[in-house]
Amino acid sequence: MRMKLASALRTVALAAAIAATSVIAQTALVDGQVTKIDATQGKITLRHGPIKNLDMEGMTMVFRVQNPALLKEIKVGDKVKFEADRVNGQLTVTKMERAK
Ligand SMILES: [Cu+2]
Repeated sequence: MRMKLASALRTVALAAAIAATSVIAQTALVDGQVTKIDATQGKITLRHGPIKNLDMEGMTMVFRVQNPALLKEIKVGDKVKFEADRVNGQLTVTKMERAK
């Protein structure tokens, strides 16, 4: 009986570990806070956390915004979640939403 329980617990622990890993893999969204918006240039300044896909530590920097309409939905001071990538050599926000 005791052996069976230990084995069941191991199975549960393993399943939990796998679930946690896949959650991390899916979360490409980066935490950021808007410090400046330049709608005419289609640019945004973000204080951001680490961006894994760009191999970047947290910092404050300017991004081009792929879809400038995104800039109408946010304001300076807002906390956001975003994705960024290199598009034609420019660091570009490809997706952004206000953090809940
Ligand atoms: Cu950066």
